Amino acid sequence: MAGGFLGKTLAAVSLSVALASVTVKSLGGCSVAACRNSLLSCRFHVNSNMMSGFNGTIENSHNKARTSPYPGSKVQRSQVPNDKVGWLVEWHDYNPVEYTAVSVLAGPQWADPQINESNFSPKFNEKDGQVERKSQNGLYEVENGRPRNPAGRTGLVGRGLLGRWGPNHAADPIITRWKRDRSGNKITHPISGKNILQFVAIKRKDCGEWAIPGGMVDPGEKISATLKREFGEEALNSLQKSSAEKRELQEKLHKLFSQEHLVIYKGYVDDPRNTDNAWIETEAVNYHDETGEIMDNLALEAGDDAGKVKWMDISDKLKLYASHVQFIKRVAEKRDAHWSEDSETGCPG
Ligand code: RP5
Repeated sequence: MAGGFLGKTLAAVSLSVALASVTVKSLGGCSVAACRNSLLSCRFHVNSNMMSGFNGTIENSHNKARTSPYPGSKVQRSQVPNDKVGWLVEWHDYNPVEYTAVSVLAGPQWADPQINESNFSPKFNEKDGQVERKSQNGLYEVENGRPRNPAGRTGLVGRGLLGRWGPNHAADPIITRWKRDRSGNKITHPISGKNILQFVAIKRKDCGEWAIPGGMVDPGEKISATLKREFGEEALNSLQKSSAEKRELQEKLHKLFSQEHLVIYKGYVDDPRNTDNAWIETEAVNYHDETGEIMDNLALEAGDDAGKVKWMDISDKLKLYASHVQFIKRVAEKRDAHWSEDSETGCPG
């Protein structure tokens, strides 16, 4: 491993996590009410908004990927202290535990074979047939035939519950609307003075945590299709609908997903399933129903991996799965919506 290479990789990581805004007009800046007592921090917000990415470097967001027990098991990761996460820090005694779930080793369609199997020669850092093995964070190292997590050590080698060696690509649809009173007027937060956004959240069956209704990109599938499919399956229970109901649902979904949208984040996710050799990356996209009319015509109903579904108010009180709070915070910033009661951070920056 060459230090220069990793330095370049990390630079690429910082660059590639830069946020991209598309087709949305003038969403930056702060409301007058929120800025009343906080003009300086608002100025900073507008300036930093133009250049900042997702929460700095990816090491900052590599915490849940070090927690034990490993999801769905009793496996304890080797402990990785903060100062030993980065691969550039030498650690001769690093002794990660090896674990790949039986469900993955059984060789389902969505999973790779084991690295040493004779018929398996993956093309890492490339599109490998229909399977995307390129990372959104730039080139990753491959050591002894195994890809290496670009965010650093996790205390566990193998794939855990993840199907692919290297990046496992996901997509997260963030559907939002304004919170309104019975007369249809937008509700303003009494302290921040900003309108309150709501997003569609699901309760994951695997861990019981609330989350964005995201999911894995199928081989050859376009991200835009994954976003729509996952929202349909988890938040509208599309898999259990009749053909006629499915057709109707598709039309409404098409309307929702063809409007203006914001790409909130692309890259590494701090998912508790990540390992030293397999990790989740996502593209989080915000579809906003400004009048609320489209979503009024779509009845929320939990399905597939979701046990519950509901509209959730957006604020800094949220506790969500993986890196989802950071994505939601970014949506609040971009839509100039309420986030915090603290006047310093009420104007997100
Ligand atoms: C998270 O896991 C991603 O942000 C996405 O929401 C999710 C994908 O995994 P599954 O929901 O398919 O398990 O890291």
